[in-house]
Amino acid sequence: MKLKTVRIIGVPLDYGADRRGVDMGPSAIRYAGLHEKLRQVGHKVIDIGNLPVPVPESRTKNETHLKYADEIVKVSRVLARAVEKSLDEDNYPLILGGDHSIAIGTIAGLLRKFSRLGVLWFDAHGDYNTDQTSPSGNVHGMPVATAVGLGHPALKIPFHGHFVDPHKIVYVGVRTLDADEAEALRHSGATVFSMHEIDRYGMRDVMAKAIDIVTDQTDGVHLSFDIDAVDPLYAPGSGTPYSGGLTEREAHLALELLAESDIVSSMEMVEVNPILDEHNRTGELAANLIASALGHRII
Ligand code: Z70
Ligand code: MN
Ligand code: MN
Ligand code: MN
Repeated sequence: MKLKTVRIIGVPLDYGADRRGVDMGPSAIRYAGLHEKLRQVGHKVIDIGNLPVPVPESRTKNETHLKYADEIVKVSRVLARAVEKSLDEDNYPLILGGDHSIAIGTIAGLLRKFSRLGVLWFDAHGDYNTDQTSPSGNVHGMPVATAVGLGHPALKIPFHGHFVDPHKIVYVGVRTLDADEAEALRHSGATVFSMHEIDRYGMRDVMAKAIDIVTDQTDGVHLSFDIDAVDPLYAPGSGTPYSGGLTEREAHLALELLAESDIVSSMEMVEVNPILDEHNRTGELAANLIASALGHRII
């Protein structure tokens, strides 16, 4: 793989989820030796630290519809600028979450440089709810719908009117969708490789198809990895564990194949929850998966 200058941006935000703890994700992933792993591959690593995110306890508002939308949008706008700046300097943005609502800021920033962005979305969930379909009101269930231009106008502010073409989105590892979310996703144009397709065709063939789709008439590819894509057996430190997920090796293989193809231009790793983890096992898995995606090989 072509060596890169990887620019790490930590986003300790957990406004998008119901449970506290993912705000410590960036520390857990760094503590697992991320920098050394990436430098070992030969990449240059810059770490800008964490973006400022006030703690949820500092406010009293308690809405049920679109929880913490103001705070999420505020952080998203700062994150979008940080991502845009990384690309201006020819760096490879590596964003550490935080919950998956941070993808709003990441993708908004990417769209300022890539007008035809492909997106690989590894997740147990679809994250394709809007404020209209969401049963929870949690924004971490809405970033993909937001990125294609659906949902509440407030969440779309960071996008400046530029959105992702849903036909350039590929999901891997999905195994639970809300009813209205599934209906919307079915008609969206996005490709969903659920656990069924992975069982049936194997990760190797799924990734070959995924790579074809996200590189067809695109000028950049973003990899958004929700650690709950991996089975809770291997990733116990995630807020919404759901069984029947990717094995540790399937996840590595997928990312190793991406490294081999060298098509990915930015990455985010989200939803690592150290409070629920066992001795930072999930933080270490996240760091190792990032290393795989960035070309780490045993020999
Ligand atoms: C559900 C919702 C979700 C992550 C849970 C769950 C969404 N579809 N995403 N955990 N990472 O509330 O919208
Ligand atoms: Mn997610
Ligand atoms: Mn434009
Ligand atoms: Mn998820």
